[in-house]
Amino acid sequence: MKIVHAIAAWTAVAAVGVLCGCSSGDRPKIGFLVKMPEQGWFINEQKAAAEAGRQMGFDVVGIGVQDREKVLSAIDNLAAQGAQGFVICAPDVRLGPVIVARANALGLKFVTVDDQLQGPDGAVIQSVPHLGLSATKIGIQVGSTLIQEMRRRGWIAAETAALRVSDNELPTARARTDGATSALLTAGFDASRIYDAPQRTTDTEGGFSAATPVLSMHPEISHWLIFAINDETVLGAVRATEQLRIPAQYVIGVGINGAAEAYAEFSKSTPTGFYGSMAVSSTMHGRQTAINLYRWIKNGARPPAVTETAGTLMTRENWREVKMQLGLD
Ligand code: FCA
Repeated sequence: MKIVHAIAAWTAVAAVGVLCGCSSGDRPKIGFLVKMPEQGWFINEQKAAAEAGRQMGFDVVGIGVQDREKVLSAIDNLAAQGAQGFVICAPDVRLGPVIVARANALGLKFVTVDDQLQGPDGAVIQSVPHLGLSATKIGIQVGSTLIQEMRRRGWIAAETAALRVSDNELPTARARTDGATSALLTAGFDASRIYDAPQRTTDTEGGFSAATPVLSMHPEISHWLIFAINDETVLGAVRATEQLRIPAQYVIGVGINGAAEAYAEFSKSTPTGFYGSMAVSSTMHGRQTAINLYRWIKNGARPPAVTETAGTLMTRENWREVKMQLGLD
């Protein structure tokens, strides 16, 4: 059985190799590698990149790269298939030097999307063109939205605390939560009432596991503001409040992304603690990075060193309009 599989796999690889050998000259091929292929944000990016390829005449191979091994084998496979480059959101930004070395060795051009790679010294690798959201600014918008909504609901400071689900190892996450924190402090929110919940993974499970012990340790707090790197994490923390029977009207969670997970939440018949999301166009991120890379490969036009994109508040009230405005699926 194993041997049959191996032969079938080998034949498939050989067939792809042959096809690409004759077509790569006229039709460029790029990879679109994402750390969490199951998340709505990354599904949209890959889809938009593929659509740009169909319109402009290049092929896009979407690959999930959840760990270091997957990143390296994806890069090797792309080179073997005759691809000329890739867009990547890496599972760990500290893989920067390894990714640069492997791409250089194989003669592949690449750009990063969303998460900017770090060098051995922890500094951003400036030589890799990057497109991502304006993390600090969007974080500030998250914080201001939390404060506005808290005031609108008439919550009092003495009953309210904020839950900051953090990933301080990932610079874009840190910048987002730092931005939100600064907006809270500027509005006079008491720093000692902001509780940290460090997360291990930037998904719903990561948010849930991080939030549960912190919320449980503070039964004296009745009203919670919640913020984090993205919608998935905030949703995980909101699920944790539900598990602890904290009423939804006493929870204001504001995430970032504005993709499928947010629409599903806003579509529920009863409002939950997930109040809003700073929506960013994942369609634009996927499309623009793919086009930038394609032009670099085709005409030698190097993409801008850094492009930062903006966010728009999406809530239960306006999510369909914002989704349309941002060209989201
Ligand atoms: C990071 C997050 C994603 C998304 C993206 C723009 O990669 O993990 O959810 O927010 O930045």
